[in-house]
Amino acid sequence: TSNWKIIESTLREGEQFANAFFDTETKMKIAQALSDFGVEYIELTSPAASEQSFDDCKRICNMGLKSKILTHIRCHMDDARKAVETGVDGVDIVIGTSSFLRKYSHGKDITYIIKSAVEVIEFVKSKGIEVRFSSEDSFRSDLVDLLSIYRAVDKVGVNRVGIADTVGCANPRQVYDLVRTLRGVVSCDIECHFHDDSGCAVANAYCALEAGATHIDTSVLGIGERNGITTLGGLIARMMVVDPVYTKGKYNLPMLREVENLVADAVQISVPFNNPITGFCAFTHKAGIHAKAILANPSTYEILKPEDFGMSRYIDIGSRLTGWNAVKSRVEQLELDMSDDQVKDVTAKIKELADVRTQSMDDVDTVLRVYHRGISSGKL
Ligand code: HCA
Ligand code: CU
Repeated sequence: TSNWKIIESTLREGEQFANAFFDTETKMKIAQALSDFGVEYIELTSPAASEQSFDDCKRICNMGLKSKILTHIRCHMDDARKAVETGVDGVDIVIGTSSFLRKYSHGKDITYIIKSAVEVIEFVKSKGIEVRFSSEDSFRSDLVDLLSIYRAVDKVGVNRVGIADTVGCANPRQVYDLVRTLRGVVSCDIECHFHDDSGCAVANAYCALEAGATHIDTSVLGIGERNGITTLGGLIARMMVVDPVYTKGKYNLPMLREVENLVADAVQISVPFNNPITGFCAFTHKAGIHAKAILANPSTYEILKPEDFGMSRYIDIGSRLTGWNAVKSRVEQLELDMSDDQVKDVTAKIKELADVRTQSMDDVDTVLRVYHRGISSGKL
């Protein structure tokens, strides 16, 4: 799993999110932030979608961003002609290959799919830009059909082929198997796109990389059709566990918060409480046993380091689950002079209060200060 790349699709898949409406300025801000964060590719809505989409695509191509700009189109010559006019660095082509899509969507057979794919790929390549071919709903497509399409497009020099779990039905083992098989059939790069309907989108992305995929589609906070796709932050968290040096070297990790906040504001949602890395409790430790060990060595209960993301660790000592070691650390931070026995005594008071109602950091500090005043005046 080295040398993988991100195709960031907040401005394409993300535009298909129920709450999304991005005006030009918002799109440019998001594109700038994603580029500064360091994603290799930014994918934009098809210029064939609307006139504004066409103009915005051109505008973003002219921003001089570090990331390469892609647009995402149907497998049609009309769309392809519009796409290359915008100045993009590459074009992502998609066509449905499952029996559902062939029956209820475009109604074309495999021979037709291959013929039109080859025509569009050759046209885009003739303009000297990258081209990717992807099959929509890959996991419910016939494997023989799928492989023969991929083999045909690989032969005409497509830069990447894509696998898409359009309905979010795939599991990590299926993903591993399909990508492995495909790895043996094509010599081009392999991109993967996973919807999160059954909660596997990050795990599937990871398994795809393990099996030899090279590019993963993400969106910020996972926004997309229905409940969306692999989240940018989730993939980053996963890859920081696997290969922190590579991941840290490539992406500006402390910027993740900014990118997420920008998108959350733009689509009027909040960052989920359990979001990897940036969820409000992602680095909060509560139980006394955990807090004690965290204070001795954070790695005991943290696989990711908050400081890598510009975040900080928080130890919650206002609950009934707290322990005297955690309280002692707060006492020392406040420079209150107390013996261990006194810390244990005041910890018992905190637990008593917390049995009635969880105590805020402020509440706890007050208890500590009052207790300390009591013992100092007792000494006088
Ligand atoms: C869709 C298309 C797509 C395309 C993925 C890809 C999907 O919105 O239905 O181009 O690889 O999930 O199949 O997002
Ligand atoms: Cu999708």
